[in-house]
Amino acid sequence: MAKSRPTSHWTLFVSLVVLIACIVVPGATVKHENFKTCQQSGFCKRNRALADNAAAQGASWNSPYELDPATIQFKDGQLTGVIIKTTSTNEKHRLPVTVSFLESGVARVIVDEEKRLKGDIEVRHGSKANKKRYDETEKWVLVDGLKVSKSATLNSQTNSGFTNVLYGPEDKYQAVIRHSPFGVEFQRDGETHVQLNHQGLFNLEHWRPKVEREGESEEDESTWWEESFGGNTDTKPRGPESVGLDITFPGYGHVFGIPEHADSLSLRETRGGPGNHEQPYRMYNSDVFEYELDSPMTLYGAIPFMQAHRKNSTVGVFWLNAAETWVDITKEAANSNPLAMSSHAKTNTKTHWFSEAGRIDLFVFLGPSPQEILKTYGQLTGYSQLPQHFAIAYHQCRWNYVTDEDVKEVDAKFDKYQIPYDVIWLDLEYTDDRKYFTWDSLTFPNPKGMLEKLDESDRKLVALIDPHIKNVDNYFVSQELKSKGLAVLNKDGEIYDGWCWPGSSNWVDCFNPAALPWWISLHKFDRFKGSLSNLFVWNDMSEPSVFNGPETTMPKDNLHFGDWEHRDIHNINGLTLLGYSYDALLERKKGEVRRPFILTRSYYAGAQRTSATWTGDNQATWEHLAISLPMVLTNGIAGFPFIGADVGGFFHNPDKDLLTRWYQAGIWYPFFRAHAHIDTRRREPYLISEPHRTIISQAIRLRYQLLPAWYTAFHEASINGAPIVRPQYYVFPDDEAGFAIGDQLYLGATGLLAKPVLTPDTFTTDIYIADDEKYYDYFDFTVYQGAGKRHTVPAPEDKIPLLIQGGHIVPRRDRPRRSSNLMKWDPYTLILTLNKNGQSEGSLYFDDGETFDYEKGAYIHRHFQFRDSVLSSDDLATKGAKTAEYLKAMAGVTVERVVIIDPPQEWKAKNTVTIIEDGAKAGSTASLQFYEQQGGKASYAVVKSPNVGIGKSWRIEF
Ligand code: MIG
Repeated sequence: MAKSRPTSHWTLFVSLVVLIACIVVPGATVKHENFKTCQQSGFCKRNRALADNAAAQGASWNSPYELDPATIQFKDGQLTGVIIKTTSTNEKHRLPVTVSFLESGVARVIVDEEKRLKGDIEVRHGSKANKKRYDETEKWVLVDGLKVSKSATLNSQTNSGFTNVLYGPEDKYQAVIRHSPFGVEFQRDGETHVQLNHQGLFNLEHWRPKVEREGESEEDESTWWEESFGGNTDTKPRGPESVGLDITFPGYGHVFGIPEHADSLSLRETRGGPGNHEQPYRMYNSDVFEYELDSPMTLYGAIPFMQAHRKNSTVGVFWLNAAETWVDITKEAANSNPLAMSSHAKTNTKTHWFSEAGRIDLFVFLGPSPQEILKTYGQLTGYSQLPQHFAIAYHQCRWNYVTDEDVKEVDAKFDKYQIPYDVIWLDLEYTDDRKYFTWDSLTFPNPKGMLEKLDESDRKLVALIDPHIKNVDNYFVSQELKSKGLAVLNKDGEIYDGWCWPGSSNWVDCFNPAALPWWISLHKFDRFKGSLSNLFVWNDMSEPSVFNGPETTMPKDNLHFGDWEHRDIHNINGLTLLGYSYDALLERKKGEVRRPFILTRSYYAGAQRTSATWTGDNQATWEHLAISLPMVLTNGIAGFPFIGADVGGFFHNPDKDLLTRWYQAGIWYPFFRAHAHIDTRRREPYLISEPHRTIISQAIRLRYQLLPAWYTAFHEASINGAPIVRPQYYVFPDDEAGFAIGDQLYLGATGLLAKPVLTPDTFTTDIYIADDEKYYDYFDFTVYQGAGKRHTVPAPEDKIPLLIQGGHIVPRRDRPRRSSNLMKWDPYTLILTLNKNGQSEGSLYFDDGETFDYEKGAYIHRHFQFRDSVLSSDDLATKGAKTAEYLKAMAGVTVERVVIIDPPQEWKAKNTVTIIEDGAKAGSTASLQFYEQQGGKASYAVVKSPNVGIGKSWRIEF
């Protein structure tokens, strides 16, 4: 380009066009032809056609599914019966249904197919595929919460044609089950919140034999038997077998969740129109190269869990199905619907879910708040694990650090430039020829020496281990995989061979229970030679990614243990690997149990129990930086909050401004890791020239300063499912103006409100404030106040827009260290803001950050409170066998400073505070200093060296 000499207007024009194209489209975009649209996916097309047909027929449409009243039974919180499906040729098919009312107030609806339950079908092509509909998803996904409610009762006052069940807290919930056509309305306090089959799109494609007909069949069978895409033919030995259901949320204007998509927080409509998508949201875990933004296309992970939200009410649904799934969303004005019940209802959101295989298995949550939904969802699928402390600090990754010396040099540079970091990562290239559990002996001759060096500053290493195993003779892992019969098979029952990083590869089949002890054994120090206990694991490519497979994954007719087709289990494939990796890391050294750390790219509901994830291969563009926030927030409200995006962008080279802003945003990702593609230039923070190096270092240090608040938020997530970073609607569920906001976030319950800058050349930002509390700039205490509007906050490049709401007490640690574990014995600082009533609250959770001793009481959990001029610390912990020992170890750790922002004016006259520590013989005093500020900035006061024990109960009287 630079050399081209335009000789005519035409070449000038072309050059300009090319130039503009380069400027406007900095990132490359996905190859659409590699992934199916709905029209190219048989069952998607069929289910959408059903929806179109029903819509066209309007009131005359009849859903052909009837619950046979004679079959209905209700016992011990469970209703059972048989739904009869009548086909156009008047055939009847029996579909057993169970509706369970769980103690938690969640209802579960399962519909299966009798013929297939009995194995009474024929499978084509001599396939060994299991005849049942896959019903083991729950085995991998659910952990608890299935206890059926004994108090659920049949409601005797029911119209004929309906069976009604009262359930939930104080029988406030009612399931109104309509027999013909089959449908359910879920009511709370007499109002309907969730409707199943209200639009009549319920669908279960019954098994049928393939009939060779002369001439045209009455139905369009073109997508029933074989489907080809991208040169691969899916033999579909069981024919068409999809399940589908419409779920309507009357009066609800927003739906959130169903990750993973690169899209807005509030999900869009999918049936076209301005600002809407044309395609349904797809969930089919895939390695999508150069994924596009603002798109319903599938990505690497799937959580089929959705929340519907309106003013003061949140409800949810969880579609437990492991096969390929699509969701259509449309909205309509509620007044066009005579069934809209409440005066504040403005919009109905209609959703339509369908999966290629499996059974219908749906959980319905009636809230009424997002907190309660996440709590009950977590009872079922498990809460986010409490990670090791290092895992919530800063991670430095790139593809690749090329030698063990390189790793040590990067490590030393961080120290030289005084930038904290905890974990350095090794991508693919550390291995000998992409054979996992081995090292390249030329470039990594001394992995132990490298790990020991890292351990000197309590740092960790994460190494990539993928589920594809190089198919060569002289590799012990490959030999064992084959000899033990642990590989995934192709449709003919032979070991499936595909192309991936190592070339010809086979895949470990984690559905086989025998793969667990083997996978555990591979991670032992004497098998993965050169590994030590500060090495942790990154499971990439587990969608699974197969370079020469259909849609870059496995053929759907591949076979897994139990003769399940890959089609049946695709979306939980990555999840099964995670469970095994978790167990493998638990106890590598006998008697030394540590919390595992695993990063996974592919995930499903339940992955939060064992791993962290990230948004995959993003790009170094401002648009990718911007989309990372709604993506991270979405995972948070979908029960898998330990997520981040590659800081800096994976593909391409970010300029200094983008990189700097990305760090300032990245410190708000629960999983905070910089990563870069092998073709990019090095961009470790110390390499960046001033002033950017300092600005980036300050951002990382802010993360480290706030680690006590982060760890407390992680702890909360681990016990009740609360997101670690929270979107506006979650924090202010009754403020409609904030529901769709996806670019500002709250850190746990701290009242810290961050709004990172996500666009170039931007030096102010508008932060939306919902309530009439005062909000203070975190750094200079500038006051912002005014409910329901946006406030302009200065955001020069060296500044992170960060406010703190009045009424909070935030714990932090102010002494910079090289890594987070080196802060273990450091004292705390408490930051205090007052609410309108002059009060504040906060909490702190802390433990050894490493073992499971917290389960035996080895932790500190404090509740801080300020009221009536007294700041107090009270115990929230439950005592256990190891409590005393832990408290003793932490006895020397104190609060070294309390900063009160905007204190009462009378404090100007005070010089001291009185301190009363539990168990101390007498009270003591500490100095109080008042700092006056003007010009819109709040004054503040500082208590110096109160030196109260962090694990103790105490009062500070002002
Ligand atoms: O096909 O291991 O998303 O983070 O650096 C690429 C190399 C394989 C994809 C991951 C990326 C990682 C890369 N991997």
